Order: sequence, then C-alpha cells, then structure tokens
Amino acid sequence: MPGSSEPTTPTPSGDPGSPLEVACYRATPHGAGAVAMIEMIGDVSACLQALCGRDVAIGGLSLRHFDRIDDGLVARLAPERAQLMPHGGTRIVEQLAEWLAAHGANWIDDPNTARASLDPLELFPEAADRVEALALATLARAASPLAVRLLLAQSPRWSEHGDAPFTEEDFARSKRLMNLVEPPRVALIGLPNAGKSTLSNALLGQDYALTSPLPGTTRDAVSARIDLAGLVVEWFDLPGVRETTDAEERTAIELSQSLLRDADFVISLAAPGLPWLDLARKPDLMLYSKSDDPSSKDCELRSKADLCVSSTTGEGLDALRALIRDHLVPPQDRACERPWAFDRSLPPHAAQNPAQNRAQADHPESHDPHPVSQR
Ligand SMILES: Nc1nc2c(ncn2[C@@H]2O[C@H](COP(=O)(O)OP(=O)(O)OP(=O)(O)O)[C@@H](O)[C@H]2O)c(=O)[nH]1
Ligand SMILES: [Mg+2]
Repeated sequence: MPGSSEPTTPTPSGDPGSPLEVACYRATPHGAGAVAMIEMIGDVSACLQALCGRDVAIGGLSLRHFDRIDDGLVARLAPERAQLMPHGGTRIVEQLAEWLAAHGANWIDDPNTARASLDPLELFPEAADRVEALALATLARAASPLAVRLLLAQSPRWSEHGDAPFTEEDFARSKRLMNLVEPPRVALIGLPNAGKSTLSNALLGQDYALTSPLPGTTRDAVSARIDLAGLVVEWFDLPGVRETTDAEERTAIELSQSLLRDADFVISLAAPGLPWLDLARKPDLMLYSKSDDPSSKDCELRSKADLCVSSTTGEGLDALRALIRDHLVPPQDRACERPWAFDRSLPPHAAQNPAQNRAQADHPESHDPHPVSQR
C-alpha cells in the first residue's frame, strides 16, 4: 500500500477513556468492494489513538491496524477530519461501525445528511472555490450523467455573474435542472396487457418486471431507475387498472392512483384494441404501443397518439427517451450559460436578491449550519 513507511503496530488502546467525540459515516456505497471508506469528523485524534494505537499527522496518509478488525489506510485531511480505508468486505465495515458506535461515536447511516452539514470546502479541499466545492458535493449525489458537465461548468459562471441579479426565470430554470440531481418520477399507466411492463423492461435494458399475455400480471407498482438519454428517472410501472374482486390487487391499484397524482410525468399507454384510460389528471404523453403488431395497421387509436412505439422491434424508443428527457429538462435549460442555483446557498449574494429571499423563506432548513456537530 502507498503512504508512509511506518509499521502498522497493532497496539490500539481500545478504550478511549471517555466517549469519542466524532461523527462517522460510510462514504462508499453499500455492498462488497476492494476498498471501503469511512469518513470521520470531530476529535479524530482521540479516535485514531483508540482505534489504531496512534494518531496520523495532519496531511498524512498512513497504513494502520484497526483494533483486531483489519489493516487499512488512514488519510488525515484536516485537524478534525480523517478517512479510514479498510478492505471493502461488508462484515469489515460493519465491525468498524460497531466498534465506533460502541466507543461513543455518532454513526450516521445516511452519508448525504452528514455531507450536507459539512463546509463544502472542507469536504473538497481540492476545489478552486466555494461554488466548485458545492458542485463537487452535488455531483456526489447527482443521479444523471447530464449533470456532470453542467455542474463542473458552474464555478466560472458564478464568478463571471458576480453580484448581478438572479432572475425569476433563473430560479425556474434552476429548479428544472434539479431533475438532473434528484430523479423525477415517471408513471406509466394503461389497461392490463397494454405492454407497460414490456416497455419498462425494454427501456431499462433488462427484465425487472414480469410480463405475460395474461392481463393483471403486474399487481403492484414496480419501480426502477432508468437512464433516458442522460436523464435518470424513477420509473413506475403501474398495475393495469381494471375492475377486480381481488382485495390485494384493489389496494395496489389505489396505491398506484396516489403515485399517479405525485408523478412529475405521466404516460398513458394504449395498444391495438386497448384504448387509453380516463385518468384523473391529464397525461403528459399519449403513447401507443405494439406498433409492430399487424392489427395496429387498422387501429384508429394510432393516429391519435403523440408517439407510437414497439418494445419488440425498438421502434420509437429513442424518440420516447428524448421526449421525456426534454420535457423534464428542456434543451434550452441545458444549453443556457447563465449560472445554475444548484444549491440552496446559491446565489451567494442572497441578501440583495428578493427572489432568493423568497426561495430561502420556502426552505428555512437550509440555514442549519452544523447538524452533525449537534449530536
Ligand atoms: N407484438 C408486441 N407485443 C408486445 C409488445 N409489448 C408487449 N407485448 C406483449 O403484450 C403482452 C402483455 O405485455 P405486458 O408488458 O405484460 O403488459 P402489461 O401492460 O404490463 O400488463 P399488466 O401487467 O397485466 O397490466 C405480452 O404478451 C407481451 O409480450 C410489443 O411492442 N409488440
Ligand atoms: Mg405489467
């Protein structure tokens, strides 16, 4: 392993005497990997002393032994910050988490909560300025590939923008662009057998929902994250709506109605002989499926559709992906070179900006500076 040539000396003191004053969270995703990372914030000296037998110099990277659990790297980023990098086995990380919690550390399950409470420049010391640090922090949780280039472009755009006013349209565009960070919800609804699950599987590129010629195959809303030409959405394949005496299916259909109400984009699906449903809300797209089916040639529904697709041949699927993406994040928003308020602390000169003052009034929790330290 890289780092200092110091031996790992497995002589941790184990008992720190008093409870550790650190907050910790798992920075790498759950599941096995080659290396995992645990971020530590607070009195990391006392913690490293107890866990590894000695501290690591600020700015240093050292190989250490973690109290009979594992060997790994410790990166000491700042006086109050360090990263533990044990091997990535799930049991190893669990044991370290148990060790830390047993010694009084505040183990935080949700890394986003922990990161949100940190000064972004402390979290990303390599960033050129605060906006770049915020962009890197947002990038860590952004779901869509299209977010990458846009977020990395923000630091120079904000510098150039300076104290200029941030308009209502800037805020409206910024809100739409947030769909690149938090996946918007897309709901697909239609009569049983319209081809909803087959279409969902075709867009995902793998079978996640059961399909069959039997109506009523999908009895519960099935969701998956699907990349639609660069925009990742939370896709809901809703059960086909029909009269049923089955109590469970009725409950699932009721649940799907609430998903339909809350969705950011609703697709109503028809197919040969299976017309669109009357929905409580106007769908954003009237889609016609099974366009390859011979009976679709004479089907009058086809001419009323916004778009026709075939999950079997793939016809229309690229157009469908682009259509949903461009509705949720319009191309002119993505191409706009004005700055994007992708974080609640932006624009930086909020006090002079009435629009931002209103936005902040809508999100008072954005003023909570250090929830991690309030443990
Ligand atoms: N020819 C053709 N058949 C399709 C297409 N899409 C789906 N099907 C067939 O239509 C039948 C129903 O498909 P599903 O995807 O299970 O339909 P669904 O809308 O999810 O049905 P429920 O779950 O019952 O609501 C299956 O036999 C599919 O193979 C298509 O694009 N072309
Ligand atoms: Mg289905």
